[in-house]
Amino acid sequence: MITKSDPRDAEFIEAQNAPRRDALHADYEALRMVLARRRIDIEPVTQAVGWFAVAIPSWGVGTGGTRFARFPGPGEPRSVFEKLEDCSVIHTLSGATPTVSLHLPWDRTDDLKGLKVRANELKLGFDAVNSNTFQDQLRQPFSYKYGSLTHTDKAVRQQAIVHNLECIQVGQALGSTALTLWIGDGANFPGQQHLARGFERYLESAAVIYAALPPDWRLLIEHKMYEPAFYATVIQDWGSSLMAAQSLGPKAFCLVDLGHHAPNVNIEMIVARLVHARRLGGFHFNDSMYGDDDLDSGSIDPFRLFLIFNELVDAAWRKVPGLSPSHMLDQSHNVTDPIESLVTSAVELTRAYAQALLVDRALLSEHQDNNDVLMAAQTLKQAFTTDVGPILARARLNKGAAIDPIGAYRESGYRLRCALARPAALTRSSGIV
Ligand code: RM4
Ligand code: MN
Ligand code: MN
Repeated sequence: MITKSDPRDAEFIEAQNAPRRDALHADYEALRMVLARRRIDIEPVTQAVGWFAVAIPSWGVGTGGTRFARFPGPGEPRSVFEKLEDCSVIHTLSGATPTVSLHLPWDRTDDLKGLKVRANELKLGFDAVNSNTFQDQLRQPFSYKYGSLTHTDKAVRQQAIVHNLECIQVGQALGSTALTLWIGDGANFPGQQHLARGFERYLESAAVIYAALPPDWRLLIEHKMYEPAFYATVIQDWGSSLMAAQSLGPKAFCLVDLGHHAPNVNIEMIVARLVHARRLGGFHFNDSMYGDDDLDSGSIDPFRLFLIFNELVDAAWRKVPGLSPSHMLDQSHNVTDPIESLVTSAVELTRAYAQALLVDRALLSEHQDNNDVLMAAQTLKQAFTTDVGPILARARLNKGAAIDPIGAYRESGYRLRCALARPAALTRSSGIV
């Protein structure tokens, strides 16, 4: 007895929601009153939360691993088409993930047309395309062992450039409008790489890619402090990323992956600075404890996530022009069902967003101007500690998504059916994803 229901079936979701409606209604009305006492109207908050969207990383729906091992879960998607199916399950349940961010060549297919058609059927779109010049691919003429876009050999740089140009073409065929550029280039030893020349070669290579961007496209430059290079990384911080974006031109922006900083770095401050520079292009959301851990968003430090959203909501409140960062998840699910982790992470992002919407900004400004430190901090804390769960659930219900997405997912038996339909590959790879 495995055939239960397809979680994407509207009737199934409705049946799952039915017994939960009354409790949600009561909780939502109670919260309406709590917020009304703070002179906040719950409805526009629920509406804004309903509009929030984040892209699913195609690589996130498979089980991830570390450099030590990978423990594959049952029913992993074996192709980009199967990945899309899982993404549509995540979107139906959460109502918050209408797009997918592809990674090439991992998601390479000869049938781009078919992929686009299937995505349309599933009501999914495509966010930024990610290029990959941090691994060698089979039958590739040159190795990236000593770098890609910044390699000392022009032929290697050219190969990496051409790959990025291909990524743009694939993205164009699918309706993407951004390319995310993350390179692992750097050095493991002092002296290995000329620090200044490495950056100059990066700018030169990136300029060729930039020149090939279609008019409506953006280049998202992603920095990362270390790994795989352990001594120095060419685009290691937001300073390098910002310099690169500014020197490339107005279509180049910075992408902030939350895990790509030293522990305790004030990421919300980086966000504020990039907003100021008008170069905040997007996020890779995840959580971390030590390094680029790629843990589920909000699982370790939900307060930090809230503070980041606080900067975004504040910027919108100040009407900073032209601010529309891409929201994307970038996580590795090593010990959980990836679908459950991604649904939960999407929910956690909406939670942080909803909390940020509850900040009394006029009052906060007043406290800041009066140097009332304690009350300023309390103003943020009050928003952060509000249980916005009923708002999130109501926003989902309004969109036909699940009041209890994980409960509904488990009830559907989707994973079990995938386990039968998608027998595991015989390879036992370790690695990032
Ligand atoms: C990197 C970085 C990139 C991602 C790869 C898999 O650390 O976060 O965004 O594409 O991992
Ligand atoms: Mn990333
Ligand atoms: Mn990363």
